[in-house]
Amino acid sequence: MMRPARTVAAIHDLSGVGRCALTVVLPVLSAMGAQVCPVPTAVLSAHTAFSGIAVRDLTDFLPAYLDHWRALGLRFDAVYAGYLGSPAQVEIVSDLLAEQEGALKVLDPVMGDDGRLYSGMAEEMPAKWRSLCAHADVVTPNMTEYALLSGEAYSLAPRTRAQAEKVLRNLLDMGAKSAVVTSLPLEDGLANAYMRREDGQMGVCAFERLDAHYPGTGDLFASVLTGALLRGEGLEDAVGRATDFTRLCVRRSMRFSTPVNYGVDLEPLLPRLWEKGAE
Ligand code: PXL
Repeated sequence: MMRPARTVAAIHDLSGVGRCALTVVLPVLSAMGAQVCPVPTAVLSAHTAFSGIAVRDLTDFLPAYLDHWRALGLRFDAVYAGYLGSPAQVEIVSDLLAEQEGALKVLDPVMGDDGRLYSGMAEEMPAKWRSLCAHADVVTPNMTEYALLSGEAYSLAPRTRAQAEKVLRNLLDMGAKSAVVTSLPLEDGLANAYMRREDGQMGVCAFERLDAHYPGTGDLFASVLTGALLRGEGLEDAVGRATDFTRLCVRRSMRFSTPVNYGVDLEPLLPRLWEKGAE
């Protein structure tokens, strides 16, 4: 049956160079058939792994931006939040989530990687994100963000199955309905692991360890996941699709000598997201 495109309010930054945040979210979700309405939290000349960047925080601009949307009476099929530039933005997002009752809420607590907060990220953000996660249908932290949210020490030591289940249960205890932890080290390798509160069963989507680390792959994963869930796929299939597409982009990028800071070479692969989506 023909239906209009699903709509996603995507709350993330606009980094001009480096393929992360909105420059990944927009093409990916569009290729999956959704209309993306961006809520830019900050404008950066390039993401924060580059040095010498120009940054403009948009916290003061967001209330007027969203008030206009309120005046339009917009209802979204999904609200997807990633990079938030200040503690005050968490309150702004929290209000939007409360208003968009019927929307799928995907919250990616973008705060850091490799055991450290991203440059410029405020120290209060982990506590703020922890309370925001209570409103999520799905949260998608990496291992650094899991440590920041849970207060546990950051560790990439391989987890037993029981330890991995505990990681996911800790996230569900923050209030989310489902949790996906990306690049979780298990005894037999890396996996994106997930659990729904509904059944408490852990699912594991294993993937090969690749010898390259590109910024923006967490944003890519969460975008494909959101697009798949919006198309009606279950969590297991959505995690599988997001894992496969992200690995495909990383493997393709590794064939080129482009520095990793420029992100994964995803554009030529976007048609693969479309193929399954056209109705
Ligand atoms: O990909 C996560 C991300 C998002 N936004 C900004 C970043 C990063 C990672 O470095 O710097 C601004």
